[in-house]
Amino acid sequence: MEKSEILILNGPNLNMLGIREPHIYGRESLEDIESMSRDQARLHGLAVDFRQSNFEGELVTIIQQARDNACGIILNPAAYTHTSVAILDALKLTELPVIELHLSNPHTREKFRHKSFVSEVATGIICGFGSFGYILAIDALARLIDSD
Ligand code: CA2
Repeated sequence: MEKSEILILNGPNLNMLGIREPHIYGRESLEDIESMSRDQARLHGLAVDFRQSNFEGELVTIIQQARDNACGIILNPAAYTHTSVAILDALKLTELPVIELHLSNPHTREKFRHKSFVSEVATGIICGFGSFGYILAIDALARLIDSD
C-alpha cells in the first residue's frame, strides 16, 4: 500500500506559540496551526502526524520512525536548526523529502540564526510567512510526493 501520511514536526518552544512574541511568530497557537494543516493536507488526500517536542533525542526518534510511516517531512526544528548535527543525520537516514520551515525569516535576525544544519539536507526551505508557511509547505510537499 502507498504511504499517504506526512510528518509535521515542531521543535522546542513552539508549544508556546500565541502566548509570547506574537510580533515575531504570530498570534496562532500550535493547535490552530495543527488544525489548519490537517485541513490543507486533506485537500491533497494526505493524513498528518503532527508532533512537537522540546527534546532533541525525541525529535531524532520521531524522524527515524518516519522512515517507515511517512512519505515526507515538514520540519520546523526551531532552535535546533542552528545547532543539531543529530537531527541532520537522522534526516539523511530517512531518505524522505524534507521541507524546512520557519515562521520568521531567520536571515533577517541575529547572526547565529543564519546557519542551518537542516538546510544541508532539505529539499526546500520556506521561511518568513508566519503560520501560512505550513500551508505553503504542505502544498510543496504534496507536489513533490506526486512527482515521485
Ligand atoms: O521562525 C521560526 O519558526 C524559528 O524556527 C523559531 C525558533 C527560532 O529559534 C528559529 O531561529 C526560527 C524559536 C521558536 C520559539 O518559539 C516561541 C514561541 C512563542 C514564544 C516565544 C518563542
